[in-house]
This record gives sequence, structure tokens and C-alpha cells, in this order.
Amino acid sequence: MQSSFFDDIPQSPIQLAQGAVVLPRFVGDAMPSLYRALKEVVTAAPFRHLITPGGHKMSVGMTNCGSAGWVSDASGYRYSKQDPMTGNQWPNLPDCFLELAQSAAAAAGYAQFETDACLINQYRVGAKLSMHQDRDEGGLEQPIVSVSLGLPATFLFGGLERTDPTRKVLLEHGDVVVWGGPSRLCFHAVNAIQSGVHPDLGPRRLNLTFRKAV
Ligand code: MD3
Ligand code: FE
Repeated sequence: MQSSFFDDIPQSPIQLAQGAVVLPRFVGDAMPSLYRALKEVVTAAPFRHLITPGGHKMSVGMTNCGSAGWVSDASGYRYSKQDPMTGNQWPNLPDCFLELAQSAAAAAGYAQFETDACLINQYRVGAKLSMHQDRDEGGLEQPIVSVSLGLPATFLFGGLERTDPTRKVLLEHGDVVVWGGPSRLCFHAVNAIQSGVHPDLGPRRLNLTFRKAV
């Protein structure tokens, strides 16, 4: 994937559905501070491949920051105040993460965004996320803010039933998506990441999702 000079200029919001807005290249000049904070978080709480309740190892590597983090094991999916790998609290939500998430939510029409959990997904080439809803959060009245970094992904955005038709959305480096209201419980998936090398992040995609877990 060839990068070019104009790739990081924010563009106008695109409404995907009721309550769901794509903010192309919204990260903009906040990128360097985001990288620095990300490095600190993943040093304290490294990516790991969680096991689903069905016994499958997820292809996406995951970690969290904030006062709660999303975890999965044989007993189910839930939010936990501790990193199960260390028993420690998750790293604090960096200020620059919170500022980015709140300004994106505001740009998408959600003025008072509250978040206490940031799930960080790492996709190597071939990793994918199958069709699911995000409904483990206590704060379903709050939207989710998603930040995509590194290699592009084809995102599938469906409806309120697993079998509803889906729309394909290409999510690229620096794109932010906010979805709430009538779209908050829509099914969605991420297709397997195609091989490539991002100039800053190498052969991977990262996705940060900000949620109100508790
Ligand atoms: C849902 N992450 O961690 S967020 C997840 O790219 C997760 O890693 C994905 O799904 C990822 O639970 C996708 C992006 C997203 C964008 C638009 C949506 C999810 C959406 C619109 C409606 C519903
Ligand atoms: Fe999801």
C-alpha cells in the first residue's frame, strides 16, 4: 500500500446509518502522541490471544487500558478491572486517548461521551473478527468510538439480526468510526487482513475501541 503526502488530512464525516458516522483521517496531527501512549500501554499490558468460551483461540491479539478491560475465557466474555495475565489493574487511559475519543464523539454528534474502557486489537496479516454484536457493556446508552491504525481493513456493517445484509466499509490508517443510538447493537465483522506493510506500524493493523463498560 503506497502512502502519499495527503493521506493524513481529515475529511468530511460520512453517515453510514442512523447513529453511525465515519470520520476519515480524523486522528490527523494527534498521531505521534497516540503512538507514544500506545507503546506505553502495550509495554505494561502486552497483546495476547484470548480463548473464546467455545475454546477457540482468537486470531486478533488484544489488550486494554482504562479502569475496565474486555476479556474472554472458558467461562465467557466480560469486563474485568484486572489484567488476568498479571492480576494488575489495566494501564490508565492516556489523556491523549480520552481527548481523541471525546472530540471524535462530539464531531459525530455525541456531546457528552463517557468511556472507562479502551480495547486495543492487533491484527497481523490473516487475522479477522467474525460477525458479532458488542453487548457486554453496562453503558449501552453511550456510543463506541473506534480508531483504525496501520494496514487497511474491510469492515462489514450489518443490522440488528446476524443474517441481515451487510455493507462493506474500508477502514484506513487514522480513520475513526463512532456508532451509537440505533446502530449501537448492529452486527459487524472484520475481514481477514491482507498482506502489506504500513510505513509506521509495519505488517499489522491496530484498532482502539472506546466503550462505557461499567
Ligand atoms: C459496529 N472491533 O473490538 S470497530 C471489536 O476494527 C470490534 O477491530 C473492530 O468490532 C475492529 O468489538 C471493529 C469498528 C466499527 C465501525 C463501525 C460500526 C464497528 C461498528 C458500525 C456499526 C456497528
Ligand atoms: Fe465489535
